[in-house]
Amino acid sequence: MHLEENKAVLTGNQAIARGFYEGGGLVATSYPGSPTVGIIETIKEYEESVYCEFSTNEKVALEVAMGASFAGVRSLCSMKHVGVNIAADPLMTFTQTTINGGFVLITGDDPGMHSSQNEQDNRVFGKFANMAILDPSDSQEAKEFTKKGLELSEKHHIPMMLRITSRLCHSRSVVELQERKDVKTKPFEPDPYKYCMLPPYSDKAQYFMKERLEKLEEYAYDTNLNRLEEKEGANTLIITSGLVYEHLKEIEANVSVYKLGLVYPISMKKINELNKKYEKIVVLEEMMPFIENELKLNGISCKGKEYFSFTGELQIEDVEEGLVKAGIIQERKFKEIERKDPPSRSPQFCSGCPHRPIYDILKKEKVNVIGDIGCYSMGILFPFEVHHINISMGAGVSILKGMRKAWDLSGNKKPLVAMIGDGTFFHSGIPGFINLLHKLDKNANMTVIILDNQTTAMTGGQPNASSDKEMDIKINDLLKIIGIERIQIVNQYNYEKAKKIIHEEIKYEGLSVIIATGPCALQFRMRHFHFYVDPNICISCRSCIKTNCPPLQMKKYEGHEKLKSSIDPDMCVGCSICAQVCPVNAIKQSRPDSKERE
Ligand SMILES: Cc1ncc(C[n+]2csc(CCOP(=O)(O)OP(=O)(O)O)c2C)c(N)n1
Ligand code: SF4
Ligand code: SF4
Ligand code: SF4
Repeated sequence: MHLEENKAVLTGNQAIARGFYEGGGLVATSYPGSPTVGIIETIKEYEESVYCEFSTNEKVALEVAMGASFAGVRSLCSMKHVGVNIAADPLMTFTQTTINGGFVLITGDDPGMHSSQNEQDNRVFGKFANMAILDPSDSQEAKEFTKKGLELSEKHHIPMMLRITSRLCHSRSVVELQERKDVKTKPFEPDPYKYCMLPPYSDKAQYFMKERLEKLEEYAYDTNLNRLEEKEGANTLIITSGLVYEHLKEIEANVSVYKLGLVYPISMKKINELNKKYEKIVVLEEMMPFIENELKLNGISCKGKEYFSFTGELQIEDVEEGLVKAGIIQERKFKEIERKDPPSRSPQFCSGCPHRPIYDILKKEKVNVIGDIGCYSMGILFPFEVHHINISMGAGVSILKGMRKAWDLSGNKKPLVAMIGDGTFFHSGIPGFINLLHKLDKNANMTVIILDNQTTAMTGGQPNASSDKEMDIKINDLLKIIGIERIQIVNQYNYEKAKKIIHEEIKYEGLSVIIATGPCALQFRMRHFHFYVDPNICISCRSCIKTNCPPLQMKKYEGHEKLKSSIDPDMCVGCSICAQVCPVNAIKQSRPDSKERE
């Protein structure tokens, strides 16, 4: 963080962390996921005053933060948009309670799915859960709205949602810093109407939720969380929120703008007043027509998604194009910016990634594989194309059970494999493993491969229950306690052994689990002496190339007619997999390694 005279240039994530700190927050929880990982990473810097943790999953994270709020302190829980699905069960009931210590749920939405499996507009979730929703448009607002969210939550006894999008999470702007405010812990006074959500107590809570949203709608009328910027002579009003507001400002159209910071509830009194003043209302928002629908539900005639895409990020050019369609501007300032699609480059496993040999082996096995979420989701992509189904965290093992039952009942005995990472195993995989044993047909051919790379790699390498030194829970021990009998452990850098075990277990008619135990090459900075190709031995079979390790490529050597394989020594981390798949031993290590690979 860059600090200067009480100002700093912060990302949206850092600003939220700062807002929590300044706002007297005491307990912050999260489960890692892009784009919100940076919030807890930054809160760690305030650990002297604030407790924070990456919890086992989003549901647990929310429950810990809920506990802190019940206890009377200010708490925050952050997660990526799909994390809210995992936390939905406690969330939908928590929102019925009377909030004691201020509580803010941060949801990191991902328009355009830069690092997500779906595009989900959680403003809809916030409304569904009867929460009030804040939507900042820069880092300053991200900080201020976090503080304000804690205050409003306490004052109106309502859980607040702060919705932020990927670009804002990661982009930087100047933020004014303030001192931390000391907030006294509020007493916890048992009251079933407030905290025990079962009828008759929860019946009353329905009226309470309605009342507090009505009060917030009154508050929304003139709160400075919303900003009305009127232009003389303008006959069009654009209602907007979030980052797209900044694009609109840059375009400098001749319109008045009502920028919402509090996007739910919206003051209909205010909107009705504005509706009388303006000939036309246009809504500019990313993803779903949330504000547009709110207005239409209340009888306000407006247009939005007719002009702006319902999916993906809205870039400045998209906003400008929409304004042209809406007849608001005629000239395009940004039309000269030619948006060339970047050359398509699929993501791929890092040099030396432990997942690579497993996928190389599975491709050769030509078996149906159900994937899961993690770096290994790249098993969907070329050149492996091994995963045939990939849905959400922890889903693979349960889908395996369903497919197996269905196929067995229809007489199809083809083997099935499910993949899961160690991070996902602890997040939501364990119930699926327990469920495998429920009404288990001993002959049902199911193979699960657990890719234990000792970290939650895809989200930046957070430890999980097996790699966190304080917890050190062994996956193997846990599976045995559950009652899974056939477990094989293999180091995937030993290619032949891994291949043999995978082949045997796929054939085995029953339930078997393989734990593959190579550490993440990036996180643990794998660096052995690099390998090289002897072109005089290479027969150009491309077996090494098919492993798709980035340093490998076919090239022309002097004195050789055919292209031969080569290895970029700067990129090679010396995992040895290419050498192990070479049928003629053309790949050798530059210097022998002292470490033996078992
Ligand atoms: C519900 C949900 N929460 C968080 C994420 C973000 N996320 C993507 S992959 C992943 C975990 C990956 O860890 P692991 O299973 O160990 O696989 P690795 O990346 O290490 O190969 C997480 C937390 C998500 N996609 N869905
Ligand atoms: S970060 Fe680790 S697990 Fe992910 S692709 Fe790279 S080496 Fe593999
Ligand atoms: S040894 Fe081969 S497979 Fe391993 S990192 Fe180097 S080039 Fe890649
Ligand atoms: S696997 Fe061996 S023989 Fe085949 S292309 Fe690679 S280096 Fe050459």
